[in-house]
Amino acid sequence: MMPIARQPLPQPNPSAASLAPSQQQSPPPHGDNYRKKILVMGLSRSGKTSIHKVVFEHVPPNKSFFLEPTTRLVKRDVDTSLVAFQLWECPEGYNLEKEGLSLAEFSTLLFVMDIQDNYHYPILELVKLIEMAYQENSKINIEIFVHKAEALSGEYKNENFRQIQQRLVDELLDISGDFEDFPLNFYLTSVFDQSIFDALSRVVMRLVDQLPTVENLLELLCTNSGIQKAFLFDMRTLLYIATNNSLVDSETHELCCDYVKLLMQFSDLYKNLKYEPTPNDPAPPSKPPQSPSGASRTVSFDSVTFSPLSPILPPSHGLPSADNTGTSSGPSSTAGSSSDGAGKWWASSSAPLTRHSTLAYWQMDEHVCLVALARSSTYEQSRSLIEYNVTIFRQGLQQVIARELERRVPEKPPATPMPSRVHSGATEVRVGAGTGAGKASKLR
Ligand SMILES: Nc1nc2c(ncn2[C@@H]2O[C@H](COP(=O)(O)OP(=O)(O)OP(=O)(O)O)[C@@H](O)[C@H]2O)c(=O)[nH]1
Ligand SMILES: [Mg+2]
Repeated sequence: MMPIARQPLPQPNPSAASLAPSQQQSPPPHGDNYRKKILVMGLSRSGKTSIHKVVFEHVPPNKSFFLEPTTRLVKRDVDTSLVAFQLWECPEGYNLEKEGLSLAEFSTLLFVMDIQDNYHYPILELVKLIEMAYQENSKINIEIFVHKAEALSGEYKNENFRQIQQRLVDELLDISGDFEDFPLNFYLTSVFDQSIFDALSRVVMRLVDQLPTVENLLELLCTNSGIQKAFLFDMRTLLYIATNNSLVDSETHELCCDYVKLLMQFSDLYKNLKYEPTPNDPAPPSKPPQSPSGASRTVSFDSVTFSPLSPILPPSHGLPSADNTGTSSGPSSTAGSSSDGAGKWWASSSAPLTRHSTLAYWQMDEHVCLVALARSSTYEQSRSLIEYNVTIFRQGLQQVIARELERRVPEKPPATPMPSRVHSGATEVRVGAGTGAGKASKLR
């Protein structure tokens, strides 16, 4: 097996060229036009509202049994650090044309169908929508959640999933061969497990304009630090907003997600602590540590620029401080904080899963954290290097986030629910800042 090259990432180049063209060129949008719109459709009782409640409002899945049917168009805003979007949940039979809506307004069509239902009717509905999308907005992302998947057992579930995909493709090809290359994304989902978070993460990631930049940074971090898998989580929603190139397996995703949830449970304990620097605080890495392999390879960080950073995190909060020296031994968990080099402190933590693998967590800003899985031996031996690389990565990421936030004009916090500004009979609800997700920001 090829040894993994572990290198310090170079210091960012402040004069380097900046972000992806879409952000450089587009003028700041007005109102909430910057929000990407996701149209959520599907038959009644397929699970559309439950998905929203469980993921974005942190309602326990079993509380979704008693949800009232949605009888009008409902719009809900969701903010993550890298993309802001609006979910439009339509009741069954909602006629877009009659309401004067075009699919050209939407970035994504999300269709939810119950895996246990007779899928003849939902497939006919979906075919009509895809035909419409083909004419009005062929760039729209079509995401199909085959939902309530936990209700069926393994083989039967997979067979139903396969049949639904086949049937839909057959129906489309009967209409026109042009649909052969029309991209459709299918997911097996359930609010009772991690699958809904995984699926929605992928749906939302496609809306992030700066995804290539962030993925590139993450890939550089992983390859140069010997990290096997890394996720950037939005702590308000627990969706991952970027991951490195290696495949996402559901077990690793669940482990990483559970680790973030666990750490968030402690956040309230420390929310009133004020940071006062002490001489014993670990110093921020200012120079690249020696690479274990001794080799040097240039990695360019030219795709982002860097500027002073803002939020402050108190250091160790009385928890055992993270060993930043690379000399720690033995499989014990650590929690603490590290400086970003600009006098700001962010939470960090690590926990060995087995003798061979370690999970590590670093807060990136108030709402974003990085969770990485690495071999324990790599993590122990290259700890200083990894901490240094994470610091550099954080600077790059914060710059990308700052650019994204600059594009959004300040909004007055709307009350919930409030009347629609666009179409009669619609309700608009804002989630994110005021929900239980807000807790995440207190992990400082
Ligand atoms: N078994 C199972 N039931 C689910 C799941 N998601 C939602 N449900 C149940 O499905 C039922 C309908 O859920 P809703 O979220 O109200 O469905 P909806 O699509 O919003 O329905 P309308 O508002 O009438 O269009 C509820 O009893 C939910 O508890 C799931 O993943 N698994
Ligand atoms: Mg509903």
